[in-house]
Formats: sequence, C-alpha cells, structure tokens
Amino acid sequence: MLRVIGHLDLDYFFAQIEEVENPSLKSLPTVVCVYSGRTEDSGVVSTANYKAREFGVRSGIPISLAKRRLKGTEAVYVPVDQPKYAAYSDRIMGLMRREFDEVEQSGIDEAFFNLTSRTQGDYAKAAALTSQIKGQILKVEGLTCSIGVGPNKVVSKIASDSKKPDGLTVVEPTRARSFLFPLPVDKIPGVGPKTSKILRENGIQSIQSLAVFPSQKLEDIIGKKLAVYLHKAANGQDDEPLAIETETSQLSRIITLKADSGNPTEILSQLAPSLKDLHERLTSQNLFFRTVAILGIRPDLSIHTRSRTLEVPTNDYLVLWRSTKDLLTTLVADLGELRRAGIRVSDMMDALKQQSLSEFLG
Ligand code: DCP
Ligand code: CA
Ligand code: CA
Repeated sequence: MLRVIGHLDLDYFFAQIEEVENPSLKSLPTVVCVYSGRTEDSGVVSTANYKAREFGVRSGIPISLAKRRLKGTEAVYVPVDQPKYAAYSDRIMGLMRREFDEVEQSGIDEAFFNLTSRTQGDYAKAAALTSQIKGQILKVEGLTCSIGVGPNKVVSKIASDSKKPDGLTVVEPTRARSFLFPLPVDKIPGVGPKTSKILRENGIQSIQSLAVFPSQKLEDIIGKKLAVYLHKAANGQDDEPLAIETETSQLSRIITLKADSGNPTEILSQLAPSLKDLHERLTSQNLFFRTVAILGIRPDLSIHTRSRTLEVPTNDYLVLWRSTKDLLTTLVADLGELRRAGIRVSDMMDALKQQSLSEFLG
C-alpha cells in the first residue's frame, strides 16, 4: 500500500490567535513582540500577520526595525502570551490525535500525521479528509492552517510550506520529483544557511541540481550522513517513521511559595492558579485522571509526597481542588512549614476515546 503522510502547520500562528481574540486586528498589520524589557522597544518580533509581512516584518527581526518598516500604518504591537498559544496548540493536537492514530507533533503549531490506513493509500481520499480537518479546526478554533500530503515526511513538510495561508497541497508519489525539482535546496528540512551556502558554492541551487549531483562528490563535500539524506530527499524519498509520542501519562505543576508556610489555606491559595492551569490542560486534551498527588518541599529541601487514588476517573475541578486540600492538610500537619508545593495528576485516560469505546460496546 502507498504511504500517505500529512503535515499540518498553522498560519501565522501567534498573530492569528491574537486576531481570533480581537477581530479588529485582522484589518491591521499586527506584530507579536518578545519584549526584552531593557528599553521600551528592545526585543524581537515573534511573528506577524500577513498584512505586516507585506512591509517586510518577519519573525526574528528587532521590534525597532519592525516599527520603522510599519511607520505611518496603524500597526498594532502585542506582547507574546505563550500559555495562551500553548492552550490552542494543545486543543488542536488533541483534535488531531482523536482523528488520526499516528500523530507526531513537530513544533508548537505543526504536526505530521499518518493517513495511510485511513485512506488505504488513496490520495483523493487523503485530499478530502485533510480538507475536512481544515474545516474542523476553522470551525472549532477559528484558525486557518496549511496542509501538505505526500509519500513521506520530507515531501509533506515541503508541501505544507509551499502554499500559505490556508493551503492544501497534495503531492502524489509519481509527482514528487517534479514537485520538488524547481524549489531551492533550502526548502528541504535540515538545510539551514550553512549547508545551503556550501551547496551553492558547489553550483547546487535547485533541488533538481541536488538530485542529479554525483553521490560520491556530495559525500566529499558535506559528509556521508547528510549527503545520503539529501540525495534521497531531493529525489522525493524518505523512510523516516513518525515519532509517536506516548500518551500523556501525568501532568504536574510546582510553585515556590512567597514565604515558607505551614498554613494549608495560604498554600492552597498560592497553588490555585496552577490547579486551574492544570485543569485547563486536562480539559483541552480531554483527559481524566484517577490519582492526585501533592508534593511538599521543606525549607531543608527534603521532598515529601502524599497521594490519593479515586474510585473513578474524573476531570472535575472540584474533586481536584478538594483532594489537593485534603492531602495538603495532612502533609502540613505531618511536616510543618513548606518552601515549595506541587500537584500532580496521573493514571490518565482519554475521555473521548473512552466515550466512543463505551458507545461501541453499548
Ligand atoms: N516563532 C517565534 N520566533 C521565531 C519563529 C517562530 O516566536 N523566530 C513562533 C511564532 C510563530 C510560531 O512560532 O507564530 C510558529 O512558527 P512558524 O515558523 O510556523 O511561523 P508562523 O506560524 O508565524 O507563520 P507561517 O504562516 O509562515 O507558518
Ligand atoms: Ca506556522
Ligand atoms: Ca511551524
């Protein structure tokens, strides 16, 4: 059966999320900034929407340069909010994992997914399925993404990058070479500025020129390992399997208390934001837990834990909060003052998978 691999990459990810949360930004150049805090404008651009990119604003350039390029426009500058973007990312990855058995998250806004068994090697089916996924993500999160489909990771990754934003590029195996050949070599994953410079110095600019370059000569220039990979990649070949992560088996948070404390109510109030954050992670990934543990670190840095296993798995915030409170109360009664406190949930299961299983059985 033909292998069918997809690669999904969200469009101008951080900036698009800012647009979703504040639609008035859509019509304006919007720049997401990592302020370093030294002076008002010091720091770099994390990313920008396509309106801002028209003015040459890109990830990694100084904020001051972006401001110069956008002078005279009504550009908006927003500070990065990593936890917010991570929550979107988690939900989208969760959606992908429910949809496909094999998903390899390869960055905060991208993932490979295996379509082979779902499509039985049929590329037309893959096109329909991926278009459906794009629709789902748009409907649920309001975000557009670009997807590439191909016979392997290299081709699908290059394909997702070849049409943006909101692209869907399906490259059938027989078309892989003609799709790749006109592109510059630095489109191949792993070819950075350094390798690309060496290749250029040897007259290799397009993927085609790399594909037909004598293998032995290429090895002499860049070493055997890279040469073998690049030569295959340029010919549309790559056997790399998806790196499948094991399911989330536990989630934890730990804080340092503002001052050493032996008061459970005080400790619990400082732990509350971590509890909320952890609970958000659970719900965004549709996870239930059965075991709650708390961890206390004393001023002498000794570490102690207490845990409780529930009769049934749950994702109820109140259960989480109450268990934490009970465990913390006994821990502090036994130990006295704490310097740091943490919470961990484990024995996880996927609520939706469980649901569909019981539906199936029922
Ligand atoms: N990012 C960053 N600094 C960089 C590159 C990226 O902070 N130098 C962050 C912001 C991006 C996110 O990572 O939104 C994803 O990076 P991508 O390279 O996928 O870029 P975008 O999603 O922003 O744009 P594109 O539409 O080109 O994918
Ligand atoms: Ca992206
Ligand atoms: Ca990306």
